[in-house]
Amino acid sequence: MAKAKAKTKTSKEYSARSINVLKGLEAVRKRPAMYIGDVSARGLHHLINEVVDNSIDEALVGYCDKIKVTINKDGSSTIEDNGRGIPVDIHPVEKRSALEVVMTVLHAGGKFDKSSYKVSGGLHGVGVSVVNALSEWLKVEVKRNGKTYFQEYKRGLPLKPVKEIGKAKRGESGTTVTFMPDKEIFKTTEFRFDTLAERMRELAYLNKNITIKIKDTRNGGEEETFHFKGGLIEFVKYLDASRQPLHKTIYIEGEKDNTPIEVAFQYTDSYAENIFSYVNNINTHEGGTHLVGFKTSLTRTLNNYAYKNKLIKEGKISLTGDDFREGLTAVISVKVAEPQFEGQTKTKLGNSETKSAVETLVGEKIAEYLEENPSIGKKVIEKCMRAAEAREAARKARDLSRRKNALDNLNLPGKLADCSITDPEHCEIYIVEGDSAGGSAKQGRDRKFQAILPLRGKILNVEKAKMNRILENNEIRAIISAIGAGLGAEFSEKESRYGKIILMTDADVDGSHIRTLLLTFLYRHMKELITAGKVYIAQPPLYKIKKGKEEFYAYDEDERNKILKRLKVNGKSDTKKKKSEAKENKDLKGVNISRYKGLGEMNPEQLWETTMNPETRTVLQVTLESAASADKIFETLMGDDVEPRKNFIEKHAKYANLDV
Ligand code: 0RA
Repeated sequence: MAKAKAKTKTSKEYSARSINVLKGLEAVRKRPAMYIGDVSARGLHHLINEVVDNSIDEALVGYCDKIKVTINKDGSSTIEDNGRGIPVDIHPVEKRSALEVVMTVLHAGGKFDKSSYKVSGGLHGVGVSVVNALSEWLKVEVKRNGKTYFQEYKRGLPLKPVKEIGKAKRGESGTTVTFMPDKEIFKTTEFRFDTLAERMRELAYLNKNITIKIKDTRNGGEEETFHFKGGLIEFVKYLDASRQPLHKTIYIEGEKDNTPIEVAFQYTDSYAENIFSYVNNINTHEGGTHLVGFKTSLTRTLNNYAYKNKLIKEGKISLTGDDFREGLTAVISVKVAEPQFEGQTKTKLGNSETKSAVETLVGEKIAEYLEENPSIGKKVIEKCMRAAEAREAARKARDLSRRKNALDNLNLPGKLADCSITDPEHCEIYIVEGDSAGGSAKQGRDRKFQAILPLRGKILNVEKAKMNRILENNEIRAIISAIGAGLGAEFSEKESRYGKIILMTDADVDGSHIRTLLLTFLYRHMKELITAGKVYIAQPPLYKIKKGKEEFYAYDEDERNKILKRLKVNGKSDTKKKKSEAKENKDLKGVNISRYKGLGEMNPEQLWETTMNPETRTVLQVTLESAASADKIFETLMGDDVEPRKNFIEKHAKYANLDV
């Protein structure tokens, strides 16, 4: 009697839990963006990253050193690791396999206390159950206790209980997850090899003991293996591939107040500051206490060293924090047990104890290093002094131009056709290549909320120029004063006079070069605009197709061919024949195809209709998915070395300008 009662209670509990599982799944499927950020390509790739993060967690506690990511032919993905394997024993409370609990209950991972450095912010660490809920199907195989276990799910729900399906070799353990992202959820379900490889490379730099393989079995069979014995030292070398380092990379590794800290940095011949910071392998775009701790100790230690060794003449020039960071490339990686993430994109570390931990450890180690390497110390201080002198010169140049009010928003550039409303949230500015396209844009725009700034020719490549030269450039000054939110360290995104900054350049090589120059400038001197998601790239059409009175616009070759197919014209062979021609104007069975060579060829109405009307246009938002790779792209495209630039453009021709 008593037994039977207990049994009833158990099954009641069991069904109560099943209901909770259903509710959890429903919540995730109803609001996927709350769990993975969005349902575009970015959210899609987060699915793989989420599973990999779990494997990395195993690595962080010393149980895993191999991870393999495969994009399968059918569009699914497999993530395999040699960690401990997800536990499979019957969970005492849940009364079912722990594996099933981990795979179906939101945030169940944490209950198992699998890693002491839990990730509790950003988009990471939501748990594999979220991946499961957003998959059309998912299969998991676990090797543990000399056995192999298996379970399969549809949209997060198990088809059958966990099953033992075979043996595992002695001492062999690990988890293999294969899943098909759900087309009902995602706008695109096509994984991109390069996007994934970029993150895997980054993870391999950050975790030097791990080997990560990534393989694309779809077409061509691309494959890469990332393993960096040198960890952050090699990361810095990679970032600086086309800069000239001033000295051997300085490397600091240690633990302070239970915070593992790793830093690698070097000065190069560049003028840019490139510091990348990570907390628990997450790129903290917005910085935070760990970054502040590093900067503070760098400034203080180098300053003390310089004075102590009489490398700076007292009273002559004083060095600021910025001077100690010009030409600096650094990567900081800390592990924080309970990270508090703040900021707009939840990528700013808030833990105050981390600041002092980093500050103390880095200060001690740099001081020690400089004592042991006086020639490097001297070189670094000399470099910082040159930076201070250039900053002085730039300040003078700026003062001069301020007096002329050129950088003041009271005095907007003459070429700017401003909009009539002033609420930045509803205003947008089109920065347009060339006066003729600028003219069309001015006539075609909605002058209420759209401003047009035409630029003449190429803007200065800021990657290679010192601050005072940047400030002398007319096109750049026009952009600075139109946006009206300052520059560099003094830049404040909130003061931007426009909520959207839209770059509109021709769809040709020159246009993409100009766009890259503009992005480089914005990235280096108004980065907050990009992190705040205010920078966009206009998407003008490539073709106009006319049949009788009907007109169609095609934004790429694919679309063009689709339209032609619909109109029963064979587009493909025509593309081949005419490939080398910049402009084609062809009459095929009454269908007229014209290729737009430049924006200037469109009349104001066409430009409005295809590219500027918010109701019908597409604009690409520029994001900083990976700041490190964005830096690498700009530096490769815009720096001095020709060879890496050539290689890069050959490899990434299609994405080079948009992949930031
Ligand atoms: C829960 C607990 C433990 C490990 C994991 C989950 C785990 C999850 C994933 C996802 C992909 N690979 C994974 N590897 C492990 C702890 C295991 C233990 O205590 O033995």
